[in-house]
Amino acid sequence: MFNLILFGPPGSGKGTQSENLIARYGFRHLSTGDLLRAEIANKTPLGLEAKSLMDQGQLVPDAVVIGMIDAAMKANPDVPGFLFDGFPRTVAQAEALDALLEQKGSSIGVVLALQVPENELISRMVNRAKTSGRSDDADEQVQRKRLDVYLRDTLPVAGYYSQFGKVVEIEGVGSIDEIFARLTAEIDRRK
Ligand code: B4P
Repeated sequence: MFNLILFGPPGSGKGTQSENLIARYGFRHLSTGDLLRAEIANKTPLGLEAKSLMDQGQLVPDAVVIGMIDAAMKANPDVPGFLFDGFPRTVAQAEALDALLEQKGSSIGVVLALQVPENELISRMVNRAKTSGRSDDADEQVQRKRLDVYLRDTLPVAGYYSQFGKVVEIEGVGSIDEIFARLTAEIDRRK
């Protein structure tokens, strides 16, 4: 089993690249953003709680997302590996993920960290807002809040995995195909 984390700030292209990586390698895609948006679409109590936080650019509580990931992993016992997209977003989530993988006798193979400058991130989110229908994309104040939360709560996750030598920085500016080639080169070297 080979598991990887696609890491990066909001709008760095994690969701975009995940789709292509799944098509190439057959990983099971676990995106906490997608799982939360499905809860919102189904108007579940969890979705209602998540929506108000997401619309403010805040993170959803650790216990909620860890519970979702735990359930999704248990529902997929026989996969060649998981691609975690947008998760973990806090060090507490990273520690919980390591514990869940350890129960399966597995671990994270690599953390691929997309590097994209802030002005490019804002411009991508502004563009995505035109078609995504995502209420958390619509407002530049919210986008800036998401970037602040990323720097404060999520960037330390890269530090956490760095201590185990698992983080590889990937230049995240360029065409989607160019970035995909950079990602696959790193995966192929390790698989
Ligand atoms: P996510 O759904 O994870 O979304 P994201 O970080 O905004 O975007 P991503 O990096 O996937 O960018 P994309 O490919 O779309 O999170 C949404 C919210 O959910 C969070 O703010 C939080 O509230 C909550 N949440 C999720 N997970 C959580 C967790 N674990 N804990 C707590 N809360 C959690 O790309 C962006 C745009 O750029 C797209 O329009 C795309 O077309 C474009 N693009 C992509 N690659 C490009 C390229 N190479 N050049 C130009 N444009 C490009």
